[in-house]
Formats: sequence, structure tokens, C-alpha cells
Amino acid sequence: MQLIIGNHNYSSWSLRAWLMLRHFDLAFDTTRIALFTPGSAEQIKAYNPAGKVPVLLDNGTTVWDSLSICEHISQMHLQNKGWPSDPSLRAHARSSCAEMHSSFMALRHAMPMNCRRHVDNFTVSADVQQDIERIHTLWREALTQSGSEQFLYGDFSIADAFYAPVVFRLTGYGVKLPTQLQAYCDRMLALPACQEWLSLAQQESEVIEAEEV
Ligand SMILES: N[C@@H](CCC(=O)N[C@@H](CS)C(=O)NCC(=O)O)C(=O)O
Repeated sequence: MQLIIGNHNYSSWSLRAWLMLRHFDLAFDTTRIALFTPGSAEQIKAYNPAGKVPVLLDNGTTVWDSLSICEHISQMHLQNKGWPSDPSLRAHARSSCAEMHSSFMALRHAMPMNCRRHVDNFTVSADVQQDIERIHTLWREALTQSGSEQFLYGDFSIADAFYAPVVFRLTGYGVKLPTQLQAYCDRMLALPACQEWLSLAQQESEVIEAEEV
């Protein structure tokens, strides 16, 4: 497999797809395209006419958009273990991912993923606070319903990959979290794959001024 991604520091959608492959130790090559640099849009379009990363090339099949890439990886390479096996938990996990994919605009705009940045006194506006509280509710429901003391739905799932950029944002912007949720963030941050991504972000030097990547 070949995964085309953007900058490790900024590309939250790329992180989701990469984390699925890396955490489950699947074999793949990474092609990194530094976003918003001369020629980068054309480079991305050569893989994906929609002009966005991530893109996965798998044995002649092109898959684009992070959610369908994660679904594809789960179905084709993980015997569907990207989702919880319990139907009710699976429905919750799928809904949480779809909600991440389509919502939380205030949080995404005000707190763009920037793995190298650590903010001490970030002011959380009312609409960002609303997004954070909704995420708290989702995480708490997931952890409680699954009885998990590890990942959101027990074993690592697509949902953890999907919320990994939120973990990076909440911790990077110094948002104070309830104990149960801070503990979840700590477990995610301790994952070797998350550590590897953060280290790759540290090694990059490009700076993007855009609010949301
Ligand atoms: N919904 C898409 C979003 C992809 C997306 O917005 N990717 C950003 C990088 S994180 C991108 O390619 N930006 C480049 C551009 O817009 O020119 C997904 O889930 O993959």
C-alpha cells in the first residue's frame, strides 16, 4: 500500500489514515506532500482529483477521504476489526466517526492541529466549549458503554484514529479535561504510533498560516 499524506504537523485527516496503518503494523509506504507549497496542489491532484490528502493506493485501487480509507483498511486488511464487534457499540463508533467527519467546526477553526505548538493560556470561546463538551459526552458514552479502560470502544478502533487529532489538539492547547478523559488522552499519547507521528512532526520545518488544514 502507498499512503499519500500532508504535513505531519498539520494534516489531521492524514494522521487518521496513517494511524490505522501504523498502529496495526500493516506494510505501507508513505508519500508526504508538503501542503500549500508551489506545485503541491497539482501533485495531490495526480493521486486524487478532489485535491485532498490522505489518499490510499492499494493494489491498483485508489481510496480517498479518511473515513473510507479507514473502512477499506479494516475490511481488506483487518478482518473488520477496525470496528467493535458488538452491533450497538459498532453503531455508536460509526456515528461518532461520522460526527467527527462532519461537525465540530468551531473547534477545528479555533484549534487547528499543530503538533509542534503548545499553548499555555488558550481562551476557549463559548462555541468551542460547546464542541468540547459534545466530544466529552461522546467519549464518556463510549468508554462507559464498552466498559473500556483502554481505548474508546475497548480495542483500538477507527474511532480512536478519528479522535487522535482531537487528543493532540486538547493536550496541545492545554484544555483541562475531566480525569477519565485525560486518562484516555494519556493512553493515546503513549501509543508508539502516536509518538512516532509527533516525532515526525517535530522534524518538519514548514510553517502554514492557514487556520484549518
Ligand atoms: N474529508 C476529507 C478532508 C481532507 C482534507 O481536508 N485534507 C486536507 C489536509 S488535512 C488537504 O488536503 N488540504 C489541501 C488543500 O485543501 O489544498 C478527509 O476526511 O480525508
